[in-house]
Amino acid sequence: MAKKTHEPSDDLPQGSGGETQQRGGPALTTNHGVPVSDNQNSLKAGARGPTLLEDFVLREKIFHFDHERIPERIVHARGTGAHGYFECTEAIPELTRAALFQTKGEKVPVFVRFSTVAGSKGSKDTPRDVRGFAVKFYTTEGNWDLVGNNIPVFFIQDAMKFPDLVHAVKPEADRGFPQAASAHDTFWDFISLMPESMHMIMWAMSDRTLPRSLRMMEGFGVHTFRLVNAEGVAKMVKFHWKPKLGIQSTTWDEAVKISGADPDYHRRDLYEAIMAGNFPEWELGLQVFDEDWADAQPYDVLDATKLIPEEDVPVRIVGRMVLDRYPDNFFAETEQVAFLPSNVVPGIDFSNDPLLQGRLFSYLDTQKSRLGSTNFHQIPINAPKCPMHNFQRDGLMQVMVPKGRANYEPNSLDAAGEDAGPRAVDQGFASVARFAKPATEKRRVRAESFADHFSQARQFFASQTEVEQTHMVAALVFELSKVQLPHVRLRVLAQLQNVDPDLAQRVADGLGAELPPALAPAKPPVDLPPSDALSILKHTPPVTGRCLGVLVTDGADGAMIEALRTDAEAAAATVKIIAAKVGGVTLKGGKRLPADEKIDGAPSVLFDAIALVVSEDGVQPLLGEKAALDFISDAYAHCKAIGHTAAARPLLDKVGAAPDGFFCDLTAGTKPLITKLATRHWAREQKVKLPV
Ligand code: HDD
Repeated sequence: MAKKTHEPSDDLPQGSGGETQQRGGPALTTNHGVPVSDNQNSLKAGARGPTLLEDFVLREKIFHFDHERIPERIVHARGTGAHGYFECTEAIPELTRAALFQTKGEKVPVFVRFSTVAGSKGSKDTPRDVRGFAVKFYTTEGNWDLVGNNIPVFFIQDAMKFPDLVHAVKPEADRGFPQAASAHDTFWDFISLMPESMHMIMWAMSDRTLPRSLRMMEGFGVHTFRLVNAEGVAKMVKFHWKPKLGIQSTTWDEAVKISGADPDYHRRDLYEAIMAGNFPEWELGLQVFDEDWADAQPYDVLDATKLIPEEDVPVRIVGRMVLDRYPDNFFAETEQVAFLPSNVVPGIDFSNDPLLQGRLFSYLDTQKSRLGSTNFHQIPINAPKCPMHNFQRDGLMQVMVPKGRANYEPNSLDAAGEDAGPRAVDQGFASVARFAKPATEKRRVRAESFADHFSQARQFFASQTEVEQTHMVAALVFELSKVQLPHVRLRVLAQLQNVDPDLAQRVADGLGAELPPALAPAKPPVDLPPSDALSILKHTPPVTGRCLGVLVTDGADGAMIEALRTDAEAAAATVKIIAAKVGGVTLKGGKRLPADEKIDGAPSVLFDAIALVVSEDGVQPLLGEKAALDFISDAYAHCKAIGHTAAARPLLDKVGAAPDGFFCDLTAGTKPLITKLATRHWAREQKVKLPV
């Protein structure tokens, strides 16, 4: 007996199958514009019969779906982006003719993508890793891409070594792990054999690779570039991004726990800030110098493993960047954006840095395999916002429709009244004619001036506070403890001896290893003066943009919660309410307060400080709840400020949280807690003996 067809009936909600959904919106069509009448059922020979090959609607839908993914980036696969603008705050025509720096107050659109380096697209946001900081400026004279990192130096000096570096840090070739981690044999094997990486290793093992937020990290162009003015006079330059919110990092233990609690921590933070109208902002700074000055330095400015101390060449602020719009579509914009260090505009030029020179090829090349076509520049996120005309034609996915027959040059078609096409112009991009240091022979060599691998590494370590130095020691001990080849561990220790014997000894002690003698350096290091700009903790960041986690119970004091909210908002910080159930609590007086998060879904690692607004009755069940106790003991161990009511005392006692200067009695006022949102009470670290 033939079965009946399924009719829209009471047992199905609207739109769950069988029927066409009745709602507003444009007509659903195929990719070719044909209106579709049924998006729920394939075309079959009878209700229970085979699906028909004729069903072009089904075939097109599945065909498109089957090809939705594109290859992820070789490195920097995991990222998030935002739109915004760059505003020139100081015109510098004497330095550069680049259009975006000509007039104070002039703005150009930008798109920024932040990324981790080693992890795959689906990895977590908070590994210990360098962060990419890539900015595309859509200027009136073409796109300028400043493709930098949150660290001002790099692991290697020559692009020839980049594939080796990336192979070494990525999951090991035979076993396919670890994901998004440098704590493994092959990475440290490579590093221990490449002493030029030691300066970058100091940065990578510092808290710089554990940013609290993408909004709270610096950015650097890394290489030396050039600025060229209208007269053709060139100066050398390093680019810096300085975050308005200051620099802040998490501890290692926090980063590890955040990756479990919220693997999307950084992208969510950026999204929420922009959606709430708290637009992240950076200042663009320049270190400008000339070649004579560069020649007099003990390092080579063409060597990307070296920085120029800000004490030697102060950073001059010339603009600001504001990110004020989250992308409408992640794939179309953030995934398809293609950054190319070779995208420079008239007024900006390259240097002979051999790492930069290799990059000038790599990024253009990689887009072909990632985006599949030489026409990737036509994708809206990549297309310039100024006129674009040339004689390049055709290719896969060409979407422009050039008119006429002028697809070559020179031509004289204009003599016949036809459009002859575009022509090169005097004011177009022109390379600086002179090489920094003229090369006279073709040679595969490393310049002698690149040989000092350790002085700046030593300077970085010496510039840190004691707390930061301790974090670096702990990071090195952790990473090397994951290295299984004993000879690799020992070789790293031997390299560290050249950075700082005390550092090397502390790491050896942490590993339970004998400290081997130093490996002979290519050039003996010298002691450079410490630079405060290299430390995070020598600077106090503002409270702006921080988040307070408020744990509440039934019977909590609603006025206190309101006061916390008001004070936080006045300081441009935010508050999240956490309760046993997301439905919220009944406050003293009977009013309901909905919660933002349930206690075990929002551990305190997600907040900058915590407040325990609990009642005497409400506290009792929490004393037996591990998530509540972890909430408090972690905030304590991570040295965060803790605001509390008197009723919270038993909770604090139970986790052994002994009061100190970062405990705030909320009955005496809520403001003191808010002022401590961006700082930590590091002295606790000694007491808690947490892995830092
Ligand atoms: Fe790179 C991506 C930054 C050296 C080859 N790199 C990439 C991204 C950033 C950087 C931020 C992500 C861009 C995005 O969001 O799409 N890379 C750097 C910095 C370097 C550096 C600051 C040194 C100073 N990179 C470097 C070298 C090479 C590459 C020496 C090759 C010779 N980088 C690539 C790449 C990527 C890339 C494989 C992957 C995806 C892409 O380019 O578009 O071509």
